[in-house]
Amino acid sequence: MSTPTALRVPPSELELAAFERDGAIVLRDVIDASWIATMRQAIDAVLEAPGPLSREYTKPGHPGRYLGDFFLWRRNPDFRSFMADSSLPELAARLMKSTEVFFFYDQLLVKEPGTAEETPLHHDLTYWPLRGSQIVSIWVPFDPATPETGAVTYVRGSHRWGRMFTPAAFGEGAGYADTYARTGLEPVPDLETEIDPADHLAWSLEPGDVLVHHPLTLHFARGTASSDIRRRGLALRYVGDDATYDDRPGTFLKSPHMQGKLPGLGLKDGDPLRGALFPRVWPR
Ligand SMILES: O=C(O)CCC(=O)C(=O)O
Repeated sequence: MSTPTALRVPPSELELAAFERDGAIVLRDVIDASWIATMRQAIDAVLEAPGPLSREYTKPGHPGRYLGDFFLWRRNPDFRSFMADSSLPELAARLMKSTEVFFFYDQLLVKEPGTAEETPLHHDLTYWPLRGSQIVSIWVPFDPATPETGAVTYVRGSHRWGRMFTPAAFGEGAGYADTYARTGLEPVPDLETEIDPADHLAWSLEPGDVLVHHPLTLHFARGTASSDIRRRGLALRYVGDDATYDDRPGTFLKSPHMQGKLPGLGLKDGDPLRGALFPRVWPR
């Protein structure tokens, strides 16, 4: 599909206020069924042949499968079209109150039924070589999901704590943990003992719904150990007018696993996040 899809219903003032206050919101019925069908097939093709940046987060011998893959838009026309031609660039512009929107990257996170591995508690900005206030993630489910079966759960208001936590490596190996230790930040709180469950913010989702989160909102996701439903999720990261490149140590693009697999950024510290790797997607 490549005909651009307009946003049917812009986020309301109430939804925008909730996003600012809580750091995450759900928006219902944002993605057309035809996109869902196209992307389900595209995702299943990636699962058959993951790319060079992919990671299997399930431990060898463990049941299920938890796969992560990144920058899929660069090698798959359906992912490229989805991030650029769906209603999401316009949605991102409205959420960030930005004139222009640039695509940072896409991240596929699939948990097959019976996967025990959880997505650890983390927030995103400390993984990223970014500064700015206009940064948003949109998490798109391609299967029904509840918080118990892997829908992302947020910690309400944690984007306003004024704290920055060391990124948590999703899987073992590939040098991410060593890279992240270089951020020199405080450890992420323990989910079970330091986060009040009353602060969990979560929704049950149907395909077509999306979750939206601020880059400093803490979040996690349960495994699918007790589920017979797949959990195919795609996170799309968009940035706006004020986002700039931050060359500090410890960000994910500096991990050994990423080296040589993406074109050079050609950016200096403080440059606006632009260039072939970060295309402008709004206005179209
Ligand atoms: O899909 C998941 O389990 C986690 C998603 C996530 O961490 C994100 O979208 O930033």
